[in-house]
Amino acid sequence: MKPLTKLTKEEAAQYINNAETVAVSGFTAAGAPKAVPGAIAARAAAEHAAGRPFKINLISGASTGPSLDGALARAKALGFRTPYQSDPDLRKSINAGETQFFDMHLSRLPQDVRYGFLGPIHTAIIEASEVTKYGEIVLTSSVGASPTFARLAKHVIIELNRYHPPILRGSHDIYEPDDPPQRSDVPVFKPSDRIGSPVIQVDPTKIVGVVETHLPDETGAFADVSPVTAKIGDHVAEFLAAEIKRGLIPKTFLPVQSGVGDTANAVLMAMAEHPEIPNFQMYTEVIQDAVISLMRKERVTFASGCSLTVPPATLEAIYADWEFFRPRLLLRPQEITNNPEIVRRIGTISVNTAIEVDLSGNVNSTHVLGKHMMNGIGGSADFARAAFLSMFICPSTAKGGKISTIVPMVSHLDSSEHSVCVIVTEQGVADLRGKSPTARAKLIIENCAHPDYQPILRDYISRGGNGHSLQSLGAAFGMHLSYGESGDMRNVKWAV
Ligand code: 0RQ
Repeated sequence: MKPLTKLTKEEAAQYINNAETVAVSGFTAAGAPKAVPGAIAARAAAEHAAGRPFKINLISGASTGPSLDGALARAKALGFRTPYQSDPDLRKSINAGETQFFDMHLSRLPQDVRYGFLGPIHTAIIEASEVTKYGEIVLTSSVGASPTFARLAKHVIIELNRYHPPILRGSHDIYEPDDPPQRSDVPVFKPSDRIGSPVIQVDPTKIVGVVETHLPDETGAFADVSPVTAKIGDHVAEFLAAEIKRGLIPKTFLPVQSGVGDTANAVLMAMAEHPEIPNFQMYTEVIQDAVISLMRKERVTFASGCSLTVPPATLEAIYADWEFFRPRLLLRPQEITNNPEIVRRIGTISVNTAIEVDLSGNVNSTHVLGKHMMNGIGGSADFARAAFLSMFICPSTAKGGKISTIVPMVSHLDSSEHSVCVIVTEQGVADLRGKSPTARAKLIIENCAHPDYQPILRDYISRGGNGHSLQSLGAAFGMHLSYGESGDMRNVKWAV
């Protein structure tokens, strides 16, 4: 067996051509390649300067970091992008119509690639902590969709990142389900079940080269818990503790999935501080900072996830204390972490963040004022639709109170009322289970809307007349239109 070829990042970038589809490792900025993408961006800039077109189609596990999505967007090198992003430059490019973005459920991405729905993959760029001449790849801080990308791509480029120590071998559980009609059950029955291999195996002749790096993940720290996020966290924790008392959540509790961000962090902290919530496990996609600190306190006893999305200092501390963390962490592909079959079977308590929620309980997680893409649906609806208990959280207002996150009708729909059990804002909790649209609307206004907006929303439903739902089609977007016209939803004048 021949040894693998070493390449510079510039040499590796020569394998990528205009209009080709490139798939990259990573899930959030964790485990994404950080050297070759910059060289592709430089190549794009040179091609553009020479008057030649150069845009690639980019598929990842989820969002990536500034040296990948950011660099390629700034170089105007992204023609198409899926499934999720959070980079400000890429967001600008998408909202300017320069990059065509396909927003999709993260659990579906690997199988859609296998089914051929997204076309052939020319090159996969995979960050690894180890690679052998036999084609064994050990990933780094995430799994994402790398097993599928590496297996199906025509060429594979490895970024061998020496920042990650060899001890990582054994912390990934690589498993790809068969495709229909051969697919059987995915045998995960509890968060810690291992079902796959510690390595990705590819045909070594496909590995065109290895670029060595020593680079930390481009992952940032979260903001401290604010009074608003702390209140949301307290409401979630109180609600869950009451559900245990009512016997609706087992005393042993259930695996938790939590979204990413400051509010999600605050919720986990509040749950851990609540004396009536027992120690719990996570079956989630992103393992973020709060999970690690709660693991040290033995409040979180195990976490199965797709990425370790923690700041470099936290990751270094995890590696330094590997004997403690190794038996408590497991990284899986996104089609397993977010698999609705498993989520429904093990019964997760899922807590995700909304941009806006309407009076029926529909959730918009992606679009500002119906048009402007924020990040994407991510894994939120993979979990929301299948969870034991699906909760959505958000502050009751945005932009200093000028926007109410509780609106008559969402300006874009991601998780429908049929997938949403409970809404929580800093104002309180609306438990929508078993409630008619009329009862839901009243609960959401009285328990979750900000006091500035309660009279406005009460006025709105009073105009709805009779019917199964209290919506008024002529006025449903009145608050959004008012923000567009006057910069403040509180100035709304109902059209009917
Ligand atoms: O913008 O920073 O410019 O002020 O949206 O809002 O309140 O800081 O909340 O960081 O948790 O993000 C839904 C976007 C929330 C995120 C979303 C503005 C607000 C602020 C961010 P500024 P916050 P967060 C796991 C699960 C979808 C995917 C998902 C998300 C900015 O959680 O992308 O859940 N979720 N994945 O001001 C106008 C409104 C607004 C608004 C908030 N109604 N109108 N602007 N903002 N509400 C992750 C993965 O799947 C990988």
